[in-house]
Amino acid sequence: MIETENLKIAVGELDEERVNAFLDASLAFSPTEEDARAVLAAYQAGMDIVGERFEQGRYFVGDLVFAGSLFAAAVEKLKPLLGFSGGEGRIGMVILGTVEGDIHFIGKNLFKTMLEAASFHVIDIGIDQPPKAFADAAVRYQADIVGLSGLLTTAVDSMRDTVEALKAAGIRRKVKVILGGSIVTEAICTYAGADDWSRNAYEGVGKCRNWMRAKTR
Ligand code: B12
Repeated sequence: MIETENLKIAVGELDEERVNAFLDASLAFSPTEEDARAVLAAYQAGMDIVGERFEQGRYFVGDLVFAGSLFAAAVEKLKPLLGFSGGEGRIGMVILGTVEGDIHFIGKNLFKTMLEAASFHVIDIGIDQPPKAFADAAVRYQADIVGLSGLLTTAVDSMRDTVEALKAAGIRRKVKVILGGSIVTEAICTYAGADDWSRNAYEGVGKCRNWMRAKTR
């Protein structure tokens, strides 16, 4: 297992040179999927430090942008390692997007990458998407699952409105809804009327796989 504490700190300090040196060193020794997930978890923990410093007024929006670019670059490099063993054919259709009012997409994209690696067909409708856009896409592509990403407190109501839009479109019973992003909790899941939630893309994929297994049984 790769030692990731220093990476977390380097990401938190936005020390690009140290971050890249760590990433390159991690990739140099035939890392496993587990290693790749550990590296991403350290990046995510580093992003939490960035977020805290932003709240404290020590970092600014430009720093958030930079942190985002560091993370996105790492995801690109680690993508090939994020496979899931035993890839079947297409196992389900997922509509994925970031809800209205929220433009964060790094976590959403990571979840998409992991879903695809697990053989899901994913239609990514993008960021800041109104409830109707999710409902229209779910009808059009006959979705099995709708994934809603959100990091802002204000995203919670957008998530609830999106579930309402699925109901209004008459497809709520046909689709499972999963919430993700750093704000989501069990209470928010209940409030929004979703089926499940996760703050971890890997775990979220596991939940989607379980739904598809139960469906085909
Ligand atoms: C980078 C960043 C930005 C970048 C985003 C770049 C991009 N292209 O996405 C930019 C600069 C654009 C940005 C803007 C803003 N941000 Co910002 N941002 C962050 C930061 C530092 C990291 C987010 C991130 O990418 N994390 C890494 C990813 C991998 O983590 P993740 O998104 O949580 O995803 C993981 C899981 O949640 C899960 N997941 C994600 N989506 C989904 C979906 C499903 C279905 C599932 C199952 C799983 C899943 O998978 C991922 C991997 O496990 C966070 C701090 C933090 N700790 O999150 C603040 C943070 C989210 N931002 C914040 C704020 C306030 C803002 C701004 C309002 C700042 C401003 N004044 O303009 C704007 C909002 C703009 C808007 N309308 O959305 C606050 C939100 C506070 C709140 N509770 O509302 C935070 C928490 C910082 C803070 N502590 O104050 N931000």
